[in-house]
Amino acid sequence: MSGAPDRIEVAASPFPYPLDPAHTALVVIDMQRDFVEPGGFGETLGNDLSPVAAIVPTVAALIALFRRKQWPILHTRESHKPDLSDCPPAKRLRGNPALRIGDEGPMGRILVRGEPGNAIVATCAPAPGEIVIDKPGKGMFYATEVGEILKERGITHLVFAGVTTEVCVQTSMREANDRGYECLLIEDATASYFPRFKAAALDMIRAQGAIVGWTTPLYALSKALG
Ligand code: TIU
Repeated sequence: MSGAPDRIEVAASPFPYPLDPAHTALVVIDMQRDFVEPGGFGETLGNDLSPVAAIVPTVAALIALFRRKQWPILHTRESHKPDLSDCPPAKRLRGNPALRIGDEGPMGRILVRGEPGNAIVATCAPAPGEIVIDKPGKGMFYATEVGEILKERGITHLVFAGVTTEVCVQTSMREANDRGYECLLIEDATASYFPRFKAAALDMIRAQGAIVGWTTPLYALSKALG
């Protein structure tokens, strides 16, 4: 599509995505027990976990595809230091959750680094050599070394998956888009607690000629990569 011979054209919305196989990484956002399992941060906010739990096998299949290709994989975790020094009071105190960040829950302290609930779900767990980033915010560039890591590795293209579509995934994708990355979101490997928010986020991302990036289902990416 771009005329570059090394690009792989992936069928996508709103038009084909020109994947650059030598410079592409997978970004898996926050596939943590805290968002997927009962007793974690997502449920303390009053959410129905089922739409988020349903994508776990698809995210695992996407990770497997990148492992087969031996392309870089970056996993993020939304997490805070045990002393909560990286958690602004505005984040901890807002609203009326069943448990607040740092409180003791059935899977340990809510959204605190190193607690059982803060781990990535077993079927999506990082393998040795994969990059794991702890981020205190919703976006993956804020207060992390993600920018430097991607630059060092010469990454220009990012394939996104994870939860939730309209919060941490969309924020991270927008941050990446502003930094010049070509971003593709895998539609069935991302979810929201609110299906209508997911649908709206996908629409917003690909509107106006891919103003934030592209979207496509996993089968289209798999088909293009062979
Ligand atoms: N990872 C992420 O999206 N964090 C959130 O808090 N998401 C919600 O939808 N609450």
